[in-house]
Amino acid sequence: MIQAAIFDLDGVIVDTAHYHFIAWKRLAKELGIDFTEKENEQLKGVSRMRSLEIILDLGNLRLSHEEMERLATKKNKWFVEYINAMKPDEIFPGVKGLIQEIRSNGIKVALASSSKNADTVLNLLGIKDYFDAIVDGTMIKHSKPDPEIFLLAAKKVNIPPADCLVFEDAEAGVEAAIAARMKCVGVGSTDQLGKADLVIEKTGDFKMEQLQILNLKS
Ligand code: B16
Ligand code: MG
Repeated sequence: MIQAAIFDLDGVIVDTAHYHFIAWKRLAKELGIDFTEKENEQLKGVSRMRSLEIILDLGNLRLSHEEMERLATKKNKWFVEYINAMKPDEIFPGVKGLIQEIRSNGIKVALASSSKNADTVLNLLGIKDYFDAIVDGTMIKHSKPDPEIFLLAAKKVNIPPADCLVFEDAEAGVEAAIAARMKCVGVGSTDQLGKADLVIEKTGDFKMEQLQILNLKS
């Protein structure tokens, strides 16, 4: 029985994924690397440093650790500038209502985001108190597809992993949920998220009846 819902942030609750993309694209351009939206899919859910490694690989560039730190900090500065202009109404339609409905059914709700900026984003959207527990990139050693983040979220809400349902927009996130032995709703396209138990186009499309159907799946 599903007793906890664990939400990813970027791409599931709000489109910060777009701000990550334009900040990385700006950096890639400076480095003379062509970086497309298709390639950006690989960056979703993974850590800041891993994202930079993927971009450098695309351009066959090898840089020192110090230089990589400098570039990652630069990208983050741009990203923070972009998100600081964000308004609370940028939260995806239906998400607040869905979280409230889930909680009113006695199901715990946790946030599990690889982002070290998750706290800032939640404050900007004014939704911090919608969650029983919050886990972000500052609290974990291994980012998605490692299951650490989801296992920690389950622990924080005191629910066994097998009774947790993850909402994820990234392939790495779906893989992390599977590795944590949790059920998973993919938010996006079946092409990328086909391994999830259910794929919906938008988070707000999820219906409580689908939770009952997921409960029946082994
Ligand atoms: P930051 P999520 C992830 O957040 C993003 O999807 C991913 O693109 C980003 O690289 C990662 O956070 C780290 O973000 O640079 O802000 O620490 O999807 O797990 O909510
Ligand atoms: Mg995401």
